[in-house]
Amino acid sequence: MTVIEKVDLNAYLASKNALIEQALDQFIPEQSLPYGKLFTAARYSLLGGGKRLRPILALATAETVGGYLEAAMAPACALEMIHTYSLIHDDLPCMDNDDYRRGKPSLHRAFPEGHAVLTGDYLLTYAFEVLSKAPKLTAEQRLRLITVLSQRSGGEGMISGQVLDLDIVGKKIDLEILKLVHRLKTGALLKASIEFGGIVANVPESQMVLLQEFGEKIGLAFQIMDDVLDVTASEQKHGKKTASDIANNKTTYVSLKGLEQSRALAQKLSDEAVQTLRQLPYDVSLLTGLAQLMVQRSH
Ligand code: GRG
Repeated sequence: MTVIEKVDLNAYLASKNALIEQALDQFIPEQSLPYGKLFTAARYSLLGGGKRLRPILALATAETVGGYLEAAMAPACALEMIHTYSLIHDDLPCMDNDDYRRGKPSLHRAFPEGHAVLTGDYLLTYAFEVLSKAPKLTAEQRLRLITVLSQRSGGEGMISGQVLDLDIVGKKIDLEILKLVHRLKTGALLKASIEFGGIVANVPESQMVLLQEFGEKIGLAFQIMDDVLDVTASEQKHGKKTASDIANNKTTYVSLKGLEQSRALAQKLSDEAVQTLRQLPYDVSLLTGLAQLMVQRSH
């Protein structure tokens, strides 16, 4: 990637970040109702933090394959709602018991724990309402989005990954099981983000298959880098205590393969993902840049 491309990519990320922030803010305004605290808590977790990776991937994919930004925005926000709910629940004492998230106290530290559980539930539920009403899409497209998101975030995806993740704490596991955990827990929602772009643009099935392969590869590359960053990134940059995997006695790519091999594997997967992408009949430079950024990131 040349310097110019990097600058352009940064400008792209900043502008899309601002649009996503604005859309999320509009989806969940403050409300002076007897139960208005729910929306205050949802806004605490949802706004002003995070890389917005999933919505950005959805928008960038839609733009790459000929979809409209206006049609992709609500689905992109639904992805961020699901992701944020998963982080809220993952931080709870019954799961990872993390005190910090995105550089500030996790939701159950800033609000009563019961409210944190319910705020996660609300974001999960609301995401599907948002999809059911997403503008500038046909009923069939909305239904496809709902189906894909429920599969990727549910019992065939993220939730099953989280169950496995809880089960393997303190146990010795091999690379195949670790890959399965990563594919379900983190990879599935990243794959959905890419699929969302394809659905919004109504791509033919042959192109969807390539998008899915791309999504799977960058999903695993991202998670391997997350394992690497857990060991190497500073607490300030990562927004939470680092080396939490070691503290939580978790098997990671780094504990199985070491830092250097893990980095190399993430880079290899990202390169393969880009090769897959190049089979599409579009200018894929934007997605290529994002795939590279995902493995070269520092937080
Ligand atoms: C509780 C149902 C349920 C699921 C939780 C995704 C997940 C499943 C837990 C997150 C735990 C974790 C830290 C996984 C590592 C990879 C990951 C998803 C990191 C957080 O995503 P980023 O880096 O976060 O995109 P930001 O804050 O930038 O959005």
